[in-house]
Amino acid sequence: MSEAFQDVPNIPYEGPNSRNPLAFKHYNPEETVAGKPMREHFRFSSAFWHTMRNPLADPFGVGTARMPWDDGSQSIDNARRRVVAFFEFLDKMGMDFYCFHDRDIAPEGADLAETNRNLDAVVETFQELQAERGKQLLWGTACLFAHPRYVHGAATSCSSGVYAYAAAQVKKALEVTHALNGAGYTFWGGREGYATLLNTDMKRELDHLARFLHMAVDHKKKIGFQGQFYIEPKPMEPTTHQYDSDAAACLNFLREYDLLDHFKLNIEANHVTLAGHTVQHDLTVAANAGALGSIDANRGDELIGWDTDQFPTDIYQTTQVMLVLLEMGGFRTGGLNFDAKRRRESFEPEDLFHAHIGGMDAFARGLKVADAIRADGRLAGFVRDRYASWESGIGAVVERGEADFEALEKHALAHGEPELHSGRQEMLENLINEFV
Ligand code: XUL
Ligand code: CO
Repeated sequence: MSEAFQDVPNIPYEGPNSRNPLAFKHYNPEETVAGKPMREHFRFSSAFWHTMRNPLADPFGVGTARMPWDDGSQSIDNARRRVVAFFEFLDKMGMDFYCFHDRDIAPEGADLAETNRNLDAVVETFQELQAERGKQLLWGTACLFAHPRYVHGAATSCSSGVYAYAAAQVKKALEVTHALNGAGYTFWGGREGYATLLNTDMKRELDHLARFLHMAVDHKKKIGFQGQFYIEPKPMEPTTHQYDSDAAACLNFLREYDLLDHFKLNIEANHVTLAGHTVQHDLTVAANAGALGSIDANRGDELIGWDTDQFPTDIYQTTQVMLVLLEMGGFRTGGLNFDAKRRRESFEPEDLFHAHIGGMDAFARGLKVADAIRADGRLAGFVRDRYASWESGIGAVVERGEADFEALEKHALAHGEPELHSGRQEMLENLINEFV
């Protein structure tokens, strides 16, 4: 088969002075920053659904993406051609990881048994190419939101038949993720929520969802799959309210239903901003709980209120992400998966490269900036000093758990009005800009 991306060479690192748009200016995979090569910091992944299957439609217009390798048919041959084109793309980008939904990679058949056979057939091609090119599956997942059967949700559907179907689909998706030696498996509950509470038994739906996830954990053990399970929070879209609305809601759910030992979170930047938080917020909430597993890297648009899934190019944001990641000690099983798509106007195959190059370079700069901020130490020093009153005296007594309200009242009566200092937000913002 001829190359899908004939006009694009392997993307080289040419450094910050390069003017070649098909070269990295900052991402240099083997360059060591903060103790390890950039490649290992990021574990960059491309999302099969966007890179290979997104036609670039929007709510008002049909798809525009040109994909000369794709004949538009539902055949297995066509599905396999996409995989070959995808691995060519990963190779040329120098990306080590990828992610997929079951239904992105193989067509549905006349019934579930045929659908499973289709999936097995395409997975064979993935197995061959993985072995040949040394690529790894970062995580697999099941698409439980596109087919009309999931109109009322999947693991939270009002229909037990749909619930069973969804379980069968996840069972198979887990098995193929295992067969591909996936490092993880993600649950994104696109329709696990509601459009209106008027028709919804929220308690029952959440109980069902928890049972579903427990069964997934049981099946994982049964087949010997060692990969990490992730939940990916998102507050809305397509639902009005999604149960996994943000990191805090997910953690509460996982704790309530005794699932916290089995799951970490896969935090997606644009989902967090839709939830009304900064990306740094949800990353920090997850990291504090020891549950920051992986990241879906993208960004929203300040002027459009939906999940625009744009490629991350904002160095301020990538810096914040890398500050949290470095503080946490980096990824274990997870990575940075570009759950991102080109704009509808960027319909040529070459645009896939520009998009990913931009994201990878933005993260490389974010890493270098975050590393420099940490090495400088003034930011961390300011935060440490801000809490200095907890290091000794009454603060230390409270932190040791040895104070009670009477002791605190005694302290307040004896010491009068406490001394306070500025939070110095503007100064700290200026400090960050010294490095960006
Ligand atoms: C949708 C989204 C999904 C998940 C995987 O907003 O982010 O693509 O990442 O199902
Ligand atoms: Co995502």
